[in-house]
Amino acid sequence: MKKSDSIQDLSGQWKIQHFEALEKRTMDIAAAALDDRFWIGAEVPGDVHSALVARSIIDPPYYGHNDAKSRWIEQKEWWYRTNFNLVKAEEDQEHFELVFEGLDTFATVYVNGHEVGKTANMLMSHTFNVTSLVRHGWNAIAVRFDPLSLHNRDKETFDWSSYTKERPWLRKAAMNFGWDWGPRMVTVGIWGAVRLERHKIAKLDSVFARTKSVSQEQAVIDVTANVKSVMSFRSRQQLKQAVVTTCDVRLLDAGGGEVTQAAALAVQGGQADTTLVVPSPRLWWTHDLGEPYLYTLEVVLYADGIEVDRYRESYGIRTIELALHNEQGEDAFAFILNGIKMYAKGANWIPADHLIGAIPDSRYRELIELTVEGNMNMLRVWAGGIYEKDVFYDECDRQGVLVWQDFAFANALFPDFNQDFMENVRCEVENNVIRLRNRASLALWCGNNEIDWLYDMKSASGDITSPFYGELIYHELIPEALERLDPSRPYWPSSPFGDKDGNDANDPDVGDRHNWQVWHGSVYPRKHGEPPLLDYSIEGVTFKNYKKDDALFSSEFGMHASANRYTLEKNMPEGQFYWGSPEMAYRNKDTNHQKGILLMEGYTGIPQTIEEYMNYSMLTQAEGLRYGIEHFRRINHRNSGALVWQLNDSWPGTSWSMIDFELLPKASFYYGKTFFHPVLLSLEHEPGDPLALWVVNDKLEGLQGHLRINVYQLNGEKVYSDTLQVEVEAQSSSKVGVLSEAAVLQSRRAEEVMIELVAEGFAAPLNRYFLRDPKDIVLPLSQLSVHVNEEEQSVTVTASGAIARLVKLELPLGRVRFSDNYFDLLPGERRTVYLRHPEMRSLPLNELRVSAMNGREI
Ligand code: BMA
Repeated sequence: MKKSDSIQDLSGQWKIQHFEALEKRTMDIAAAALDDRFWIGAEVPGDVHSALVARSIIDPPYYGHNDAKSRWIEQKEWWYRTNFNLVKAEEDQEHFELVFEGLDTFATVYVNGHEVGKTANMLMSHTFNVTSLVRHGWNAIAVRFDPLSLHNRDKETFDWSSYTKERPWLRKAAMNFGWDWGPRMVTVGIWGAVRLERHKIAKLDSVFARTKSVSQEQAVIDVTANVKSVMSFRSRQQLKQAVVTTCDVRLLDAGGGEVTQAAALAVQGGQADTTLVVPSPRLWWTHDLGEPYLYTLEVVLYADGIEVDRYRESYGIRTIELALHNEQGEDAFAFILNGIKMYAKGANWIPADHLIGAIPDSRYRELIELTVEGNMNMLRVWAGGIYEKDVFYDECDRQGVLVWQDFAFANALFPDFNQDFMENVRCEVENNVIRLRNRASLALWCGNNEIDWLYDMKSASGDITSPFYGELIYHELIPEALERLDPSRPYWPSSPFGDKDGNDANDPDVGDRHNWQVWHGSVYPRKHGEPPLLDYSIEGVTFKNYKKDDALFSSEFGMHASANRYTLEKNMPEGQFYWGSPEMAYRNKDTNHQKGILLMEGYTGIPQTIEEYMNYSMLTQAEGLRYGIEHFRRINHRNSGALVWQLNDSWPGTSWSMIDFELLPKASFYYGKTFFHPVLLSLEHEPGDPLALWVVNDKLEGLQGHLRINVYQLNGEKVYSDTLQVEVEAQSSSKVGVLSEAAVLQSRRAEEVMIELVAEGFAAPLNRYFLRDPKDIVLPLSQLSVHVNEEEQSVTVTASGAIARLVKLELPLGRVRFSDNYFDLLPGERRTVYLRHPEMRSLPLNELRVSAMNGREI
C-alpha cells in the first residue's frame, strides 16, 4: 500500500529445506553463516508445494490422485533462508522494518541469527522492527515454519467445523483442508512479498480516504494520514527541539495533473486530517453503469520541511451504501452506488488455485476480465479463502467490479472465549481493514459465511450442543473495529443473514439468501429451531425451485457442471477419461454424488458417456442458472442481486464454477453474457401455461422499441412471428405481453419448436428457448460446416438440417478466449467466433473440434 523510495524487495529466489519437527536445534539452522548451498531453490512469494513441483521433487499435485502423495509436506518443519546486501547510511538514525505480506502459518523469523518474532496467522501481513539487527553489507534471514499439528494437537475441538475438526484455532485459509469443491492441500511457506523498509524520523503508518458525498458539481473526500515516529530514544534525546511533521495531500487526475490539494497540514497526535473538495468530479462506476475512473491520491510526509515518506495509490471517487429499506419503507437489500440503486450481478470468488502464493498476477487479471466480459459487476470474496492479494483489488478497481468481502470465517465454531485467539483475530481484522478500506471496488464487509444460519440448523438437528462460539467475532469484535477504522462502508454480519416472523436466517423477506433447495435439496420455508430437512428427489433438487424464491438478494445459488475436455484430459491418467471412472469420481468432492445425477435425470436425462456428461451437466447448469437469474431479475422491484455460486475453480475438479481451472469458461458463462446483460429479454413459461414476455432494463435510461417473437420448428422453418410494443423505465422490468401456447405453436407440438426473442429499436442480445426440457425433445441430426480463418483467428460455423443444440468449440489448450461458445444455431444461420489467447498470436486451429449435442462437423 505504501510507496516509499527506500524499499528493498526481498522477494525472489530463496532456499528451502525440511526437517522432522524439532529434530534440529533452531539456532543452528537460523545461524547467519549456515551453509545452505545445497538447499532447494524456492520462489518467494510462493509455497513449498510449488517449489517442489518446479524442481520435480513431487509430481504435479492436480494430476490423478497426486495430491495425496504430497500429504507428507504438512507433517514436516520447513525452513526458508535468504541473504541480502544492505547499504547503510553513515549516520545511525535509520529505522528498518522487515515486512512479510504473507506467512503461512506458524513462523518464527530470524535476522542474522536473532529471533525477531513469531507469527500465527496466514491471513494478514507481519512487520518486524529490525533496526538493531541489520548491518551494512551482508545480512541473512531465516524463517521456520512449524507443522500445524505442533500448535493444534492439544487444542479443544468443537461440535462443528466442516470438512475437518482442525480448523477453528488456525488462522489459515479454510479451503486448505479440503472443501466440497477441492482436495486437502495444506500449504506452507512465504506466500506474500517480502521487503525491507527504511525510514527516518517518521513514517506514514496508514492513509484513510473516504468519499463523503458526490454530485455533478463536487465531491467531498475526507483524508486522514496516520503518522508514526520512528526516532530512536537516543536521537530524540540529542535533539534540542521537537521535529515538526507536516503532510501534503494531493489528488491527481489520470493524466497526472493536480486536481486539488491541501498543503502543510500539521500532524497532531500522530494524525493529520483534511477534506478535499473536488470540482466536477469524474466518478468511479462499475463497468456496466459508467467508467471506473481512477484518480491518484498522494500524501507526502515532511519532517522539518524534508520529505521522509510518500503514499501514492489509485483512488476512485464514489459513495456506496447498503439500503435495507426501499422508499416505501419495505425491507430491501440493495447496493446504492453514487446514489443510484444498482442490480448486483456476479458470482462468488474462491482462491484461484490451492497453491495461493504461486498464483501469477495474470491469472487474476484474466479472471476479472472474464468477469467483465460475462456482464458481471460484483464478486463476493468468500470466507473460506483469504483476504485477496492486492492485485485482485487492483483489477477490480481498474475494471469496474464491486467486491463483497467476507471476513475469513467459514462454516465452523471459533473459540471466541480465548483471549489469545481473539487478539490474533483483532490484529487480522485491523490489518486487512486498513489495507483495503481505500478501495473503490470494496462495497461491503461481511462477518462470515453461513455460520449464523448453520448454527441454528445444526443446533436444531442436535449436531451442535455447545453455545455459539464465534458469535463475539461477527457481532462485537468486527463491528467495533469497523466503527473505528472504516465507518465509511456497510457491514453485514453473515451471509445469509436477516429474518422475521420466526423464519431462519435464510428468510426471503429480510437480508440476503443462499438458495440451496436447488442442488442440495434443502427444504424451505424453515423456521428458527426447526430441524432442517433434505429432499433428495428430482423435485427436491430441480432448478425449477428457483421460481419459488423471492429473495431480496441471492448471494449464493448454483449447480455443478463438468470442466472442459482439455482441463479433464490434462489431469486424468491414461484410460481414465470416461464417465464413471474412479478418476472422474475423485474430481467431485461434494457430499452425496447423486445430486448431479438427479438434476440431470429430471432435465436432460442421465448421461451414458463422458461426452454426454460434459454436455448434459453444462447444459443443466447453464439453463438452470438462466432460469433462476431471469426470475430474480424479473422481480427486480424487490430482488437487487444475484451472485452465482461460484465463479472460478481452485483445481481441475467438478464444481459449481462457471469458469474451470484452466480458465476455460463453461456453457453457463456464455449464457451469462445474455442472462446478465443490462437489458434482458426473457420468457417466463412452464409447460402448458401461457408464455409471458418480459424485458428487464438495468440501465439508467428508459427504453422503447419492440420485442419480436419468432417461433421455429426444429428443422428451422418459421411457424409464427409477432411483435410487441416495449416501454420499460430505467432500472425496472416489464411484462410486455402474454401469449398462449396454442397461439405460438400453430398446431405443432411443444416439443417441436424453439422460441426466439429479438430486440427491435433497442440493444439487447437475442434469447432462445425450448418449451420443454431437453429429455423430452428429440432433436434431428444437424450438420455443422466449419470455416477456419487463420489470419483473423476466427471460426465460422453454419448449421443445416436442424437446429444445432449447444454448439461447442474446443481446443486442447487452456486460457483460450472464444468470443462465443456453447450456442444454438438455426439451420442456415452462421456464427463467427473469434479466438485469442493472452500469450499466443496464433492458435493451433487445425486441432479445433466443433460439435453440437445433436450434430457434428461435416
Ligand atoms: C456454499 C458455500 C460453500 C460450498 C457451497 C456449495 O454455501 O458457502 O460452503 O462450497 O455452498 O456447497
